[in-house]
Amino acid sequence: MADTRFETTTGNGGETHQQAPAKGSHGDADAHLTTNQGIRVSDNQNSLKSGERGPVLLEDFVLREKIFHFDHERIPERIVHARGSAAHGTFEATDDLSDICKAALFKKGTKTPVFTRFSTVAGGAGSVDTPRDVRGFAVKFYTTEGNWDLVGNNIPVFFIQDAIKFPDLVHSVKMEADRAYPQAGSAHDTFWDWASLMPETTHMLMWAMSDRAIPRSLRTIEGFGIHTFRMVNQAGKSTFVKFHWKPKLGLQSTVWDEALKLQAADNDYHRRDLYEAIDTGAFPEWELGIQAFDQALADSLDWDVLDATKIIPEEMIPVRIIGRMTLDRNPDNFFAETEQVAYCPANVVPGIDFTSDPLLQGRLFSYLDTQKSRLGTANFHQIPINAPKCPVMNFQRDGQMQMTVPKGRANYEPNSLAAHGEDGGPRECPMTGFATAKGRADHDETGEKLRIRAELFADHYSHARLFWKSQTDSERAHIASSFVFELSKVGLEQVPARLVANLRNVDEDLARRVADGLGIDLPKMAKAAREPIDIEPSDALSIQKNMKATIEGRQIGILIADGSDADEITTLKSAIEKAGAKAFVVAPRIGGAKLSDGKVLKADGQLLGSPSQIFDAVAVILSEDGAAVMAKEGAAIQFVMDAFGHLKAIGASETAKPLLDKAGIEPDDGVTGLGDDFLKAAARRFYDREPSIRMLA
Ligand code: HDE
Repeated sequence: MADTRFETTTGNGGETHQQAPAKGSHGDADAHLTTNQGIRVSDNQNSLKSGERGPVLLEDFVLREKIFHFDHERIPERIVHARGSAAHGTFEATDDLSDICKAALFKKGTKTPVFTRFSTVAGGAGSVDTPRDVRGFAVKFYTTEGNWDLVGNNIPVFFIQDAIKFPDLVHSVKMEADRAYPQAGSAHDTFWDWASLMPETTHMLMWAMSDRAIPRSLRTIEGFGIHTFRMVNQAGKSTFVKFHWKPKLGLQSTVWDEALKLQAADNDYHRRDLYEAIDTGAFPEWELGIQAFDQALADSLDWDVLDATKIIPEEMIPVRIIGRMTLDRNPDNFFAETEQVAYCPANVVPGIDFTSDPLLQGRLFSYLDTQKSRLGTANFHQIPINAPKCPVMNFQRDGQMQMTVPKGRANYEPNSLAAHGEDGGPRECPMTGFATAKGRADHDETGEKLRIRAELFADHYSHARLFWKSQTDSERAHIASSFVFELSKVGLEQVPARLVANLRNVDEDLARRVADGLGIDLPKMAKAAREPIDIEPSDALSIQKNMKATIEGRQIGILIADGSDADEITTLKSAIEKAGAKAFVVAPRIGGAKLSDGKVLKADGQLLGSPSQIFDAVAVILSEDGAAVMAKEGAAIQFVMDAFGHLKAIGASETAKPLLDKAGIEPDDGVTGLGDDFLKAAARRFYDREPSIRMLA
């Protein structure tokens, strides 16, 4: 008989557990359905009754167990970052980092398994993928020396400087307490009320109002560790570092109208994209880099490196690439892996250490604490997705859902049992164990107890100004317009002016544009707690300056109908696939369209369910008759109109032009035929088209 169990190690000395039937065992002749006690189930369709039409008997333990387990399937969702998607992969160290870090995972050539979860912040687990929001970027490295969790975001700064404000931030941005809306997103009273009272949020608000917060896919976002961390080398020397993830496909974002429409088109847009990319072998990849610097450099800056609302421009300290992460395996089970994974910034390995950043310090407590209430037991580290892939040996014992079976009498340390022939258990490792970094403390050495922040934390505007100055004109228009959009949703009269008063410290033009867009008078400038300084602009902060002109990894929609030219379709499809992109055929009927050669080509998606916002570029291949029919079809007109409005390339066959005319499209560089010029155009967005089609602030 086949063994239908699968084994998992807890990492705790390699004990194994009997779990659910192995994947793929369904349908095996020998795969018997059992209860959780291993009793074979003879009938899974009918409960046990007294007589044919009689009441169900309490005695039916098969029914009771099944319903009981079902009743308890849900666990509390994460307080923030509840909606997420994740994948397995590998991190490979590509540079020799021994000069600054002794961690084994950074030894050149070392491969470390990872599990990476991306998330939105404000929405619940069932909310949409494309609201305006920060994206979480959390990586668990299962190293040979224990788990290291780099729990970051796709924006390199944060809203607040001190963890004590986190509950207020989160309460204000999540759905409002009495009415329970909006479900995801910041465009509502309480968030802007709070943020406008909190000038330290200004830099982060600039990022959150930029296109960084409406990414095209999870594969095209950057990731940042945000805080200044430390690396420690073999000699005990400590270096400050900031972590950066850089996507292989470059940065890509949507435009706001597109993001809104994506919420209707596909709630799972990012989740689906990640899953399908991995499923089809287009493995997402990022480079990991660090900005490394010493105490002297930290001291020379005009801002504090412990302040998580500040960055260090890459032009000032270049990012040194130290490794590559490839995500190549989807989870087998969403709950067991993506939902139960428990990240914690306090999980570090020897060679990586913290700084006194007050935001980071608060996080070191929060994550461990929240996992206990979310996963229900202090033994959550034994869940397979959380378990280290190296031995775990200590004298921590018992607790709910204890999965290991420790042997012997030694459950305390020190002990002398070994000296008497018994197993005394593990010992401390003074030479190789984690030891907090030595050297000059980066905090106030007087040790006086104070509820204050260091002086330079009072500068709330310089970096917001740096960000603004580093953007293209089109990006600035998007930022100003997002402020207008969000504040237009605010009903509290006092709030918009208060926010604009803060923005005057960032840039007068920005403040004026937002005030004009809202139709309010320019308020008096808010008094800055510390006079802002000017910092050289940084190209690295712009998305548009960091896009890659490639169609690799993108999805191109091809609209066809009965009579479309078969050769044109075949040629275009193969050119798209050759370039590493995906061709997706859209037709009025899912069964497909009868092409010029008399054959039927099956569609990948039906027109109504496949609007152009799910594509990076679109092609329209229609016969004369087909174009006449499509010009009367609202969804087809919308298809090209939206593609144009979302600044995408449109390739059209000569005979498809009437549809474009009907949609009011005035051809520009992004409207092409079906040849190479289309593939070239499809590799970019046409931001310069925007002023002619939409009023921006
Ligand atoms: Fe988090 N954060 N956070 N956060 N955070 C959580 O932990 C918290 C902060 C981040 O995919 C929670 O397991 C505090 C910054 C990510 O599972 C919770 C503070 C950054 C994720 C928590 C912060 C993050 C979380 C909720 C202020 C970027 C999702 C559930 C001091 C560097 C991880 C959970 C995943 C999740 C607390 C600020 C990133 C409550 C107290 C800054 C990516 O523990």
